[in-house]
Amino acid sequence: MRDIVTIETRQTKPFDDQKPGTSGLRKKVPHFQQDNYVENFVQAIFDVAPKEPSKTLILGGDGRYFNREVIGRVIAMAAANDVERIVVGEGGILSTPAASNLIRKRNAFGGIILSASHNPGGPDEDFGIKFNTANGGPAPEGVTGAMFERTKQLTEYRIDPDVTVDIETIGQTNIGDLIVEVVDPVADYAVLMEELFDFDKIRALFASGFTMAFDAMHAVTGPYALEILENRLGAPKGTVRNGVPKEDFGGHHPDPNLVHAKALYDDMMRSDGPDFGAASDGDGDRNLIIGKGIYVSPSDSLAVLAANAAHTKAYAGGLKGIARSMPTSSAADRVAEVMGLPLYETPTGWKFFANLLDEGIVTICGEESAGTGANHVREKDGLWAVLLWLSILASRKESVRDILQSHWRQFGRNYYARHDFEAIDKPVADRFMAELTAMLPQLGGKTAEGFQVRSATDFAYKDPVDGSIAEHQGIRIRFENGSRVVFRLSGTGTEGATLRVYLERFEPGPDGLDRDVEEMLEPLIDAVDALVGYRRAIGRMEPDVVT
Ligand code: G16
Repeated sequence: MRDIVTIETRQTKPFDDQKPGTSGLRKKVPHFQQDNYVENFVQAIFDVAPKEPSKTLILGGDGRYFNREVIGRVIAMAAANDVERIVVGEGGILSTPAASNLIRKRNAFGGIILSASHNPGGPDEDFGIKFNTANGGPAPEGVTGAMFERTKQLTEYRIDPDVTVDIETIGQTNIGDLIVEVVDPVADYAVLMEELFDFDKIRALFASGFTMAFDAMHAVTGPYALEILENRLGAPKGTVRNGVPKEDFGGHHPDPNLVHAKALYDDMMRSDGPDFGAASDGDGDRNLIIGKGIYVSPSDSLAVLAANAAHTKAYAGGLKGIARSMPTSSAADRVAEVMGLPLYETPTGWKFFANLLDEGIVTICGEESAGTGANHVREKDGLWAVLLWLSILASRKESVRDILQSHWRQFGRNYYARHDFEAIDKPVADRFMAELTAMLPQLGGKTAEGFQVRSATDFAYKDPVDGSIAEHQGIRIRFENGSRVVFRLSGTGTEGATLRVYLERFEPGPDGLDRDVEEMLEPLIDAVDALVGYRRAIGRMEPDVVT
C-alpha cells in the first residue's frame, strides 16, 4: 500500500500510424516495442475517453507475448490519469466478451483489451490494443478517430513510475486514491452464462453420453471453457483441448477456421468422432462450429441460432431483430423474413452492432468472420455461441447435421465461402480497389458465364440510431440469380494488404441442397473474374486461405 500517487510527465513524440483498424490498433510486437509507442496510444485513450459514468477502468488481454508488460504500463499510466479503480484479470487475462461484461457490470467508463485476436502471437508476431466504451462495445468510429488525431499531436504522457501491482494474485491494492482490483477472469462471465442458459438441460445432454471436443487453441478461452464445459456442465475431462493459454499460442494461429483448427476438423470428420466440435480464437470472441461429419459456416450458424434461439431460456420470449455484417451471407435474412423480424445489414466490425443493441432493436448479431453474439454484452462471444448450440442440441435432440439439413430444406441454402489473398503489396491492392470502384457504373446488366449483374455498388451505411455514415465499406456485385460477390480490404492484417473476396450462391431447394461448396462457387468465381479481372490485377490465381 502506498499513500501517494507520484505523477511524472514524460516526453513522447507524435506517431502517424496509430489509426485503429476494424478492431483496435494492431501491429507487430517490435513495432509496439518502439520507445513510447504504447504510451502514446494509451495516453490518447485517456485523453479522449470521457470518464463517465465512473472512473473505473477494466483491463485485460488474451495473454499473448507482451501482454503482461503492457498491463503494467497501463496501470502505471492510469494512476496518473485520473482513474480511480482498475479491475484487472488475474495474470492479465480477460477474454474480450468477459471484459465487455465487466465494463457493463462495474459501470466502468471503458476497458482496455490487449489482443490481436486471431493473429499469431510471439516476439515477432502481432499485438494489439483496443478500447471499449462504457456500453461494453468497441469504441465507435467517432472515438477511434479522435484518438488517432490525438496520437498525432501528443508530445508528453503521464505516468506514476513507482506503481507496481502483483497481477498474479487475486486481491486489492490501494495506491493513494487508486484501487487496483485483481479479479478471477472467469467468475463473472460464468455467472452471466448461467443466467442465459439452462445449465441443467445441457448437463443432462452430457450425462446422456453426448460427446464434444472444444479446441481453445492455447488461447484465452481455455480457462473459461474448462470451468464452464467441464466443471459446471459435466463434460468429460479432456473435452477441452489446448486449454492452457500460451504467449505464442503454442506456435499456431489462434484462428478458429478449417485451416488453423485442422486437427479438430479431422477428428470431427471421423465416423467415430465426437458429436459436436467447437473452437474459439485468441481473445475468445470468435467461434467455429462443426458437427459430426459436417462443417457449419458462420453465416449458416447465425441463421440456425436465430431460427432456434427460442429453445433457450434467455430468448424464449422471441427476438427483437437480427443484424449481420454486409459480407455475411443472407441466410439470416430468410430467417428474419419468415419470423417477421427486422434485419439490419451493417459494415464489417462489431462496433456497428452496438447502437442497434443499445437501442433494443436487435437481439442477435453475426458475421461471416466467425463472430456471433447477442445483447448480453457488446462484443461477439465465442463460448456464448457454443452454449446456444448446446442448448439447441439438448432441446431438439437431433444431430448438428439433421438440424442444418432441415434448416436448408425450410429456408434454402446459401452456398458461401470467403477467399483471402494475403500480404499483397498495399499499392497493388489499393489500385485494384480504385479500378474496381471506377468500373461499377459500367457493370450493371453485363453477363459472364451465364451470370447477369443486377447491381454493382460501393456499400455505405447510415446508422439508423445516430445517423452517422460509414462509406466505402466494400464493393457488392449482385447477380440476377441471387448470387453475390463482395470485395473488400481487411482492416485487421499487419502485413501488406489482405483482399477478401466473399462468394455467395443461393439454392432454394428442395434439390441441390447437398452439393459441394467449391463446385457450386466455381462458376461464380469464373464469372466475376471475367467481369472484373481481379486475379490478374493482384497477380494471384489462388487464395491463401479459404473459409
Ligand atoms: C474483427 C472485428 C470483426 C471483423 C473481423 C474481420 O474481429 O471485430 O467485426 O469481422 O475483425 O475484419 P477484417 O475483415 O477487416 O479483417 P476480431 O475477432 O479480429 O476482433
